[in-house]
Amino acid sequence: LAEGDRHRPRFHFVSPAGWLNDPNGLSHWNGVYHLFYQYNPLKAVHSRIHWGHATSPDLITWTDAPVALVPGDAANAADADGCWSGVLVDDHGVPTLVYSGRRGDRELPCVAVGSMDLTEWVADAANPVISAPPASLDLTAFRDHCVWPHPGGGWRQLIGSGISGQGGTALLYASPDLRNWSYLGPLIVGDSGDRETTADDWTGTMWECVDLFRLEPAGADDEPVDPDILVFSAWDDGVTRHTLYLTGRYSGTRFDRTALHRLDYGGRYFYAPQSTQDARGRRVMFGWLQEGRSDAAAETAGWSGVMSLPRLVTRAPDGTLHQQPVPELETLRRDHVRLGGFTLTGGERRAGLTRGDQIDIVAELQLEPGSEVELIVRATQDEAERTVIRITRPGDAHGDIALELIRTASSLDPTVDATPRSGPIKHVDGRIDLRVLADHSALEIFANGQPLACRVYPTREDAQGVEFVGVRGRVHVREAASWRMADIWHSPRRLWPAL
Ligand code: DQQ
Repeated sequence: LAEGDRHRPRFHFVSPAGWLNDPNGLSHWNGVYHLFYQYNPLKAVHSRIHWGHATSPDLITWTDAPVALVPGDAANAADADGCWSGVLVDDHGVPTLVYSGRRGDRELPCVAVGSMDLTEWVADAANPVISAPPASLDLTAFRDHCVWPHPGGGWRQLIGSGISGQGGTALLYASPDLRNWSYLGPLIVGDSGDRETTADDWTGTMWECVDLFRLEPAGADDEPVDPDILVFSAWDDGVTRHTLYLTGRYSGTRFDRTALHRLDYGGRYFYAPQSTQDARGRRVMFGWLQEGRSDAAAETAGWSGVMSLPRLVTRAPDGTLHQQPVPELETLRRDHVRLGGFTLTGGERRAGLTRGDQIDIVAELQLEPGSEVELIVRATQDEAERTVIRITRPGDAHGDIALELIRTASSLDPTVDATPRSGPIKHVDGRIDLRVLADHSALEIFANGQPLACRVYPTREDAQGVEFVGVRGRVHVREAASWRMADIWHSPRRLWPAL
């Protein structure tokens, strides 16, 4: 790893070196949070994927554990070419992983059993535990797992897949013991065939990393009409598009959908998330913030991929998901700066918030109809580099507010991705609760609980500037505060965990 790598995050989880992608086996086991992840410890490229492992008391500070799964360790080498995504379940006190063993270009379900501290894993001699995808369907792929105890005993499992000519799907299985599985049918099939493939809610030809969970309604008196959430990442023949979710009801054999939503407005930058319920009953989610720089640049840097900040997922009053970083993150805040209320009109600028490449900003905004404001971050003195978070309220007072991330000038490096990201934000009376976390190349924005995660690669050391800019109309900044964020990683860099 290069010393002083200016793109490497300091308060997000990153692998010690090499390649990181999906979060796996996310769990809160005996009071300790466990994060496993898709990992190639040898090189910053996606090949021969292992399961990396780290533990945390608080979701914020992490200790590396030995690599949990190594390809080819399974007795019959069902995972000879990779241990792909999966989950951890508690099988009557026995920690058990269910993951996709890759051999050649096939992925099939495998299980591994762990020691009580979750550091040592033994792949089952019977792997793969499902020897082939259902023969009755013409499938585009078959991998990634969501497994839960069935209320009547035994287990249920969803495997991500896609039916040729129809769309992505989640295939439902049942088992008494996590080893013997019977196929029950598709839980639900997407409708990608009918839609524009370029749409930001296109459901893909295959669903990766399906995650089904139940969330309580926002208000105690609300009827839980659609209590269940099905998250999936829309994939199309090797292209990772974006993560979506369906609200609806899981009936035991089917998922009756009410609506489809985008999970994160960063699109492919927040991919393959997994969630778990912790001991406090909270739904916590991590996703993979993939790179926006070239493969060659990542390989030269020696690392690729960032884990998102842990998100607390709750239900907004309109039934959609509300996401925000877990409150534990606030323990990293240092050197509080506060800007009292002020109003910006067209052309006015206001600096004063914490500058830097490792910062947390909160702001309560109120936009009058027809107004627009920008929060500029990571700006150089001469503004040759600047990243723009733009918030626009239409003249029609009832219309959604638009959140945009403009990266055209984020980096002087012409090889990094500079495409914009955007989406609508629901609001009451023009109010926006804005949270912006910038951590070197990682950038996570939350507006009224709707996230937009992305990556930016400013090249210059002075890309530290932060400023509000009133573009037009009147925007009231009711409150704004900021902090420098402490490092969770300490120098010298942690050592490579033993293989
Ligand atoms: N990545 C994993 C798969 C999953 C995909 C392989 C999503 O299991 O389908 O590293 O990023």
